[in-house]
Amino acid sequence: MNVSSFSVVKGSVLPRHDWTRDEAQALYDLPFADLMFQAQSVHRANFDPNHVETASLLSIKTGGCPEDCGYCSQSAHYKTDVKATKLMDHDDVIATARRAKESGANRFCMAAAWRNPKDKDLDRVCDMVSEVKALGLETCATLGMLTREQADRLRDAGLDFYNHNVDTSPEFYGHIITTRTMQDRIETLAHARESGLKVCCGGIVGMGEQVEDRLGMLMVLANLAEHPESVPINLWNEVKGVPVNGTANAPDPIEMVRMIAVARIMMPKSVVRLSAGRQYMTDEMQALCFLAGANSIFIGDVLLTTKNPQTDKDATLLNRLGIKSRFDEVRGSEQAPSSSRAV
Ligand code: SAM
Ligand code: DTB
Ligand code: SF4
Repeated sequence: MNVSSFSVVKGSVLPRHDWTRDEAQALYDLPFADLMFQAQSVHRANFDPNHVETASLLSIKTGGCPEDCGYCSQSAHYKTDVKATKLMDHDDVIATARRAKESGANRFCMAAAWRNPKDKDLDRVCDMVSEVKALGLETCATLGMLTREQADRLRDAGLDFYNHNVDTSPEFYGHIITTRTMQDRIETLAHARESGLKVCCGGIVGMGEQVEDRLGMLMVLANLAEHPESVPINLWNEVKGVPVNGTANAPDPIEMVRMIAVARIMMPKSVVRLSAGRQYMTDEMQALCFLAGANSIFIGDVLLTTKNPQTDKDATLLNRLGIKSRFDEVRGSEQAPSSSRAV
């Protein structure tokens, strides 16, 4: 099947929103070199192929969450090693954001283990957003479901992105979460959009889903009225005590690279983030994911409650690959130019 990632409307090239399962599968099944060539071509037409975004995450309110997401260490439904905490103090959040900026982050994402924020808590998060923004960082928050009014308040406080994931395919969704539906999530995404926030939306692989589910998830994202500006692809980070332990099935590295390439082709202008699960990936696998079109990572030694590669290791990897990032600004003099480095 000949699959075109663009439609031409009145002479201008636009991303498509009418992807079919067969087309997604046909891309996924291409010979590897052909898939990578298409993904690179789309990537180069839309982005600097040698640049990667560096985002930093902070769990501002950890654990005790009433949702039953079967992969998550923070759900109150499961006995995990995570201790529930209150919403962090404002000054501690700002100090962490400042350190993230100094370490090379260009975006700071504040995450809370809530089903949805209470208005009183949202006041405090809005204050955090405003001050993080004033540090010169892009701001992102992920606080659960939002009403339109709450989205407006976050926007007015200076929020750039709202992260809310669809997590998996519509067919597999009910195996993983029962306390909110995919439609609930789509509504929150619509509220964020209507408020003028940029949308960060993706999901997780390796929970027991089939390749068809991974592609089904990409179809949900790619067929939204507007593609999310940012698409995080998480590989499930193992957490003891949650149901996904019984079904987990990490994709083999080549399958993961294929999926990234398909995401890049289906959402040509979206930043694709190689998110959780990089702790399990070799440098070579990550290099292939960047080649397939991934152009963002989370930096910092922890994500929310699980491990991420050491920041020094990430800076070295990007430098070895000659990939530009904010690391160059904060570490410029420490690093030799990529061309002169010994292998
Ligand atoms: N509580 C909010 C919510 O779920 O909307 C925001 C935080 S939640 C931790 C953000 C996303 O992180 C989830 O939707 C899921 O896609 C991802 N995630 C959570 N736990 C994970 C894990 N163990 N491995 C990989 N991704 C995970
Ligand atoms: C996303 O898609 N991945 C991030 C961010 N959005 C909030 C979260 C990853 C969490 C990994 C599990 C943990 O550290 O608890
Ligand atoms: Fe709660 Fe978010 Fe974890 Fe689900 S993913 S249990 S909503 S913190």
